[in-house]
Amino acid sequence: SGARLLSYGRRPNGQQRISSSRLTVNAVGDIISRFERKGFALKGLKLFQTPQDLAEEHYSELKERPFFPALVKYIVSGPVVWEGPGVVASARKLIGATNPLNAEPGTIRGDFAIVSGRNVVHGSDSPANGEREIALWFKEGELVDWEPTVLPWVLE
Ligand code: DAT
Ligand code: MG
Repeated sequence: SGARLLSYGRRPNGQQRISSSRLTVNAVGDIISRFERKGFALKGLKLFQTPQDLAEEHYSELKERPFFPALVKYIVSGPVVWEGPGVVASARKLIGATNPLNAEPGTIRGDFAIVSGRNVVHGSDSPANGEREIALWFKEGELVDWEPTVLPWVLE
């Protein structure tokens, strides 16, 4: 299975957060590096065996879909949270199309995946869903309150 990016929400200062997970592809560093070099701030990261009920809750919107049981089995690893302006839309561009066949080269799914059922990362699809997902995957105190020292060189 892979790693799935979680999501975000709208932060008080206009920033958003995105979270991701599905880390069991042999490219964890590569994938995390893409978000870091873009300029997003890593606010949360943990590795653990995902309980089935958490996976089911995370993808509850998809429970009627035929691939749901396989999808729930596939997300087994760790969530990641990224913060930055527009991170939701931006991260989905970095991630690429759901079906890796349609994902452009240069995107994560375009470079690391072949089929939808093993498309390596998740990205929340809205700030509100990002916050919902972060609350599912992280407990109080598990996100790190910090700002990269390069932030003034990344954001005006
Ligand atoms: P995304 O992850 O791009 O937001 P989604 O929310 O529609 O896509 O679906 C969640 C995941 O479910 C997706 O990343 C992989 C899996 N999935 C979606 N459509 C699929 C399909 N037709 N066959 C197999 N897996 C699918
Ligand atoms: Mg989705």
